[in-house]
Amino acid sequence: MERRSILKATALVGIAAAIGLGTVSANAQDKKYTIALIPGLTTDAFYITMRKGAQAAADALGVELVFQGAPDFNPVTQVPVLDAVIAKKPSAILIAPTDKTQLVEPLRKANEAGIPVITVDTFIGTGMYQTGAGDADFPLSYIASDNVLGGKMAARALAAAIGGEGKVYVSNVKPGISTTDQREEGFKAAMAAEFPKVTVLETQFNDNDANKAASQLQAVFARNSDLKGVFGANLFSALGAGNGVQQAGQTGTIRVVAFDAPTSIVDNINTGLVDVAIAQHPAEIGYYGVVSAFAHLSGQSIPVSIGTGFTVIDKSNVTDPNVAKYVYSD
Ligand code: T6T
Repeated sequence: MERRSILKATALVGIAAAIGLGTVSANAQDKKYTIALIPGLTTDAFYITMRKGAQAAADALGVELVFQGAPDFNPVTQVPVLDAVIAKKPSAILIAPTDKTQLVEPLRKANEAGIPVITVDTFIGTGMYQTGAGDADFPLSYIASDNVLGGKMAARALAAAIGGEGKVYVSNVKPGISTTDQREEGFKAAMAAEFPKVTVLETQFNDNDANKAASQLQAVFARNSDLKGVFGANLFSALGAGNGVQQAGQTGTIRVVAFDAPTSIVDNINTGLVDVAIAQHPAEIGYYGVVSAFAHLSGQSIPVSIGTGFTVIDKSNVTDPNVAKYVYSD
């Protein structure tokens, strides 16, 4: 084996061992695989960071990574992208489905064409794959944050910021997205169980439009002058809700907890507009997505789900390099 191959083999064994995949065969390294990554949308710092992690794994494994997505978070625009990717017959597809139900049939086409499917960030159906039950269990693996837990963490942070009582609401994208549905579910469950003096008002759905989220904040405040806080359940919801608080002149009075950590949210932590950001680890999701696809293509069994972590960012730790490294790339 020449030196480069030895290095590659060593890297592969190390990566495989790290996630418990056993040994990768020497032959696997000689095949050139193309792995497609279809994000929820292309211009979101969350998926841009996921792509970087995926590319790092692809480079380590000698795999070609194709990143192809739609400009907005919408099944209507994502499905044609998926169809175009399927037509090119990649070795495997990693996808963040933009709807739990509407992506089932389009993804089945990939599965029936013999293209292994792994979902990253979001899931289809119930997210329980390879069970033999239901019509959406065919993806091989689901690699993501624990979004119910993330929602609970957000509730605890917001309850702490408002002193354990008062009115709050969830700024969310739209029903049908596994991640943001689960965050809202976790948020409401924790508030109900742990903070009886907090009232959770009706959720406001913004269609991933930060301007809409900002207007909604002002409308909710107009109806509830005693509004104490808002949970922005994803990047655009949080950014918009924060802007709405600022435009209403309520910085520091209406408290904001943000899911996701682009640089703009970090700026808002520094100015005091946002109390806490719950950063996901999208680079890990992309990295383990590619590694898992590669392991499957190489004949290894892979975990049916892989959970990635969170980092909670607030004013006290925002400048710590060990925390700052989880701020998303733009
Ligand atoms: O919060 C992430 C992602 O996890 C979610 O599925 C959709 O929104 C983001 O991409 C942030 O904009």
